[in-house]
Amino acid sequence: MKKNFILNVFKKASICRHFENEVFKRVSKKEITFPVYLSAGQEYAPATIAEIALKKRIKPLIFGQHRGHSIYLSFGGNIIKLIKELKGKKDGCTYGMGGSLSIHSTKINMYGHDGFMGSNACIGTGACFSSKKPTIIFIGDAALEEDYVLASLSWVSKKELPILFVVDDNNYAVLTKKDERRDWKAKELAKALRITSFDLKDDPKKIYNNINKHLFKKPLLVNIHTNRIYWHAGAGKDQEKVFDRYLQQKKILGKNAEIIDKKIENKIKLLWQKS
Ligand SMILES: Cc1ncc(C[n+]2csc(CCOP(=O)(O)OP(=O)(O)O)c2C)c(N)n1
Repeated sequence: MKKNFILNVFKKASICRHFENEVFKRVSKKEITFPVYLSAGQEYAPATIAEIALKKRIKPLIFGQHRGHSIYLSFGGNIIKLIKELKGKKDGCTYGMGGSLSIHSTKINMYGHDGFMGSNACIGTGACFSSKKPTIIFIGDAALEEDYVLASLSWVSKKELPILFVVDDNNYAVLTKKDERRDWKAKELAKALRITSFDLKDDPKKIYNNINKHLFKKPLLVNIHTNRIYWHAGAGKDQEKVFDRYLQQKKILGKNAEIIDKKIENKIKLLWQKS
């Protein structure tokens, strides 16, 4: 692992977290009234994977689901354009038409979601099949259960496409937990379809060590366990205490990370006021 990797991932996660906290405030105050899907607690999956892609100098096609703020920010999406998008402005990243759910940016090759859970798996698979470009598809643990997602995975395997499937596993489909919905694991499914896969915590070192070598050389599926801090949609908390990877990493990285984090927090506050 290259020097600074962990700190760079932290910086991305810090941007995502402070961004989401600003959105949270505005949803609470009813300044934003359309549905908003916050990704706080889940930022370490996109932040780590974006940093790996950056180090490899690869700019992949990106297909996210509805919970996409951290994906956009981690892959270098313009933060001011996302703020403007959430304020419904015409110069937002999706021209003020996509809102939180359909974040789209041709600049970073991120394709907006249509709201149909898991449809991005099929569309991303088709885009990769026709272009053969490195592609990352982010889906939730519930979207993985959709029949058309399973069909896409089968095709990805058969055609050996350069795709990384990231299952952002926060355990929930709105409020229904995984063990109430199914008795199989993502890794078992991938194995049945002959796709190399990993079941990991959202620890940046673990993610790096497992996927770096194989990334875009063959189909990969990584199920990353994350914790949703806020409600499925909107601003609120289902439970007071969940494990928080961002806070854990901040503590491990010490004083330097704290200073960087504070600077990022202040900058993002200011950007929200000014944009
Ligand atoms: C095909 C389809 N079925 C149901 C819904 C309603 N719905 C929206 S989000 C969601 C849960 C999504 O869970 P997951 O894919 O794990 O993503 P997460 O919200 O946890 O990030 C459901 C059931 C939908 N949008 N599309």
